[in-house]
Amino acid sequence: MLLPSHQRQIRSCALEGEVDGSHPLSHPVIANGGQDDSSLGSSVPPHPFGIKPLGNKYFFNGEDARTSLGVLQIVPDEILMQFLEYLDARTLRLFGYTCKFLLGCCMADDIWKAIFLESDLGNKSSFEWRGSWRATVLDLSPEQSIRVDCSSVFSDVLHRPFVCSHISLSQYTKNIPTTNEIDRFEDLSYEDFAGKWSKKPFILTECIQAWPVTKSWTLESLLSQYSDVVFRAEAVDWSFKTYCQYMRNSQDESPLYLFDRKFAEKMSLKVGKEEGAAYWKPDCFGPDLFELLGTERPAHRWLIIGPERSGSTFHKDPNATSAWNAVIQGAKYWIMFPPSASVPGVFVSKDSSEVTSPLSIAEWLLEFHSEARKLPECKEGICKTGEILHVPSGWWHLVVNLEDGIALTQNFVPESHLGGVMSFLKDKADQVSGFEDEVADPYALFTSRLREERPDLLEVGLRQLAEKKRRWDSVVGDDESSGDQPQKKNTGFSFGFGFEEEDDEVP
Ligand SMILES: O=C(O)CCC(=O)C(=O)O
Ligand SMILES: [Fe+2]
Repeated sequence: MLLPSHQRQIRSCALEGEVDGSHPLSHPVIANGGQDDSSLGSSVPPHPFGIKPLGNKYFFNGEDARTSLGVLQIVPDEILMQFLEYLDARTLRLFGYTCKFLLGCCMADDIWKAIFLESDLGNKSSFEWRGSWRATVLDLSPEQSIRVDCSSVFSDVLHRPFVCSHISLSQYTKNIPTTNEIDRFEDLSYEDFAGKWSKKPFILTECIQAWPVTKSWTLESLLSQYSDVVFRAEAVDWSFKTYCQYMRNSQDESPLYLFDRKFAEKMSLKVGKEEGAAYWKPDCFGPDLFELLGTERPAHRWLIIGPERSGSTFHKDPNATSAWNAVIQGAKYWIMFPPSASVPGVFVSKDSSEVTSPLSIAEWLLEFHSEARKLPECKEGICKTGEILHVPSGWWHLVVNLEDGIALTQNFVPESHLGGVMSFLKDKADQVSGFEDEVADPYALFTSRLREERPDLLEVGLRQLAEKKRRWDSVVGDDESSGDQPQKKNTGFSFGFGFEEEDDEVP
């Protein structure tokens, strides 16, 4: 479960511009809210109201705005922000007018986003986006926006989200160590994929050029053709014109990401190698064994659109499937780890059913990227317009858009991961996702289809399963292999599904 971004870890105070807090107070005073620290990138502008990190208070001679809070001074900023979540729009707005410190708190756009989602606007697909959740809820024009000097407000809780929504991404995405680089090829044959590459990430640079969408889709062309089509973007269903308004004018630390699995139907697209198709799956990935499920297969393809800084926090793809992700416009930075890796800043429950990554992408980059990059298993790469990336089954990945962009992704089951997928459907039934409710037992459905149509592959899958179990038993002993899926031993927690280590071979 993800925590809302304002329920962040409590951090040590940091001077404006400081990245890791390791040298507190070593920077000059930044009295005007300016930014002089090149390590954050020169992209972090002064806070619009002049709010500063807590550390700056120690160089400030004037009256700290927090003293105006009266008895509320004893309440830590984090708790104050939690209290504000209980206020309605009117009360929150008026409460902010009582003093500069509370104005800073009551302007926090995460709180207004929650108010938006609970209001009538939360159910509308088209409305006027006003540049922030607060301005949209209160229907404020830019001229009506507040301009108050809050340069005597010092708070990491209030300042940090602003930094996170403005840090330069390039400092994390450039200078990828050679050993970390995701392999790149022009294209790959299915034989090479099946024999050597189905368990490793790679990028293909000349694989999707024949897709008509690579020539015809840009954000502009989609807007002119599909402006009234309603797409899913996380918790909302918005018309494309509304989403574009949002995308072009928002400062969210974690921008709403358009991620729609019904896009082909909504846009009347043909998918697959047929006359008039918009795109098709690349040959190199070979047969997708979930195609045996026909219309009963789980959700498997998505249109992904988002602004710069949008993206996906660390996760593994559903049901132990593999995936490809093709960039039609824009560029994506990927950082990936094999199934059994311990990813810094990512916590997984014992049965791996819950992934807790309470940090936004920007926070993870700020706090953990340098540590993660040093791990020998770390893989990184930039997938640019016209390129496609392979995500092997079980691999952890965090993805961030370096530009506004469009992508298409599809999940699939290659033969080499059949055992892993069968194991997931069987032993992690509570974590299986994406099937319609009518499919009561995905494992039974999948094995019965294999038995009917590809008994040879059912044999292969069962042998892969048996081999994995045998190898696991040889590591932990028989008695420990019962019950829940095994976890890696001697680690505080495990990210593996146990049976899908990256080194497993088809027996
Ligand atoms: O484009 C992205 O944000 C990544 C989507 C993703 O996680 C995937 O394709 O598996
Ligand atoms: Fe993914």
